[in-house]
Amino acid sequence: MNPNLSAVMDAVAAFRVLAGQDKDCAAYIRRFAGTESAAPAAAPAADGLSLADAILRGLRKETAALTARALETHSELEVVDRFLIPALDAVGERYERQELFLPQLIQAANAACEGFELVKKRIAARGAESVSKGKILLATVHGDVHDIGKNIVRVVLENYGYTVVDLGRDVPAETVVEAAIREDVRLVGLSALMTTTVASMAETIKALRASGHTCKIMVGGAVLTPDYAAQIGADYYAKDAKQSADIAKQVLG
Ligand code: B12
Repeated sequence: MNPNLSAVMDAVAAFRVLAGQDKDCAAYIRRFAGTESAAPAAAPAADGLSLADAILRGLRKETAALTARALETHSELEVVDRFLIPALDAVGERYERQELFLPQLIQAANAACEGFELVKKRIAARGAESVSKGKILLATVHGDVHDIGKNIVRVVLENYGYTVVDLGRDVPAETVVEAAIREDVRLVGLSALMTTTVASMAETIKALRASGHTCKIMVGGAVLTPDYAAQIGADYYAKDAKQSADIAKQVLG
């Protein structure tokens, strides 16, 4: 074996992954991402670490601690909009540029979830109003497993006093229609995070309309635009969780 041949060393790197010798594929990712910044999450937390860095490096404990610190000076939704979402956006952009790979995307998502959990607990602790203002159905559409955003929307809506029926993620159109009729909801919220699953969202809206059940439909998720939401027949587009509460107020009072 000639270790000076890059192709040979590439094969060795791949072997180490397959043989389970390369924890979290860290060496492999470092080799192929070819950037310093894509260093594995195992690095110890340095002082002065920002919340964004902690998420980017998939550091769960540090993310929780730094989120708690941010919550001392910012409201829950500010922490979501100003720190957690931008950090995940940066992770997504690096993933797209192939500087980060799926294991790191997952690590970053898991770290971010620690932050979102704290935020959700804080919002929930304020206590929802005891009389429900109405029922809202939520789902992430078929083919899509992204549910962090939907879950934030749920907590905010519940906090505003609405009852939420959450169908979870990767939900087929028929399941949404059945539940909308069964629960007799006047507002359905759909989430989609990928260009590929926006088509499922369109299909779900079509199925809801075809069922004859009259309800308003609000949609959200990073890939959507107000124009596209209108084009696929949604009644409302929400940029963030706060807007979902404004829409609910408009529809349900
Ligand atoms: C975290 C994450 C993951 C996690 C998801 C964990 C989970 N439980 O959700 C994991 C690692 C599992 C994952 C997997 C994949 N992911 Co991913 N992921 C992301 C990432 C980095 C962040 C998404 C997120 O949670 N944001 C934070 C939340 C709070 O924001 P949000 O969802 O936008 O929600 C807010 C608003 O949009 C709005 N909202 C959202 N939904 C709704 C619904 C309603 C009703 C309302 C009113 C409002 C509303 O309110 C929310 C709160 O303010 C994005 C990048 C990005 N910039 O979005 C990529 C991204 C979405 N993923 C991507 C891809 C490609 C994938 C995979 C296919 C990767 C793979 N090769 O397997 C798989 C998909 C599997 C599948 N079938 O779904 C791409 C999609 C590309 C595209 N344009 O289609 C992105 C954009 C990354 C990229 N730039 O390439 N992913």
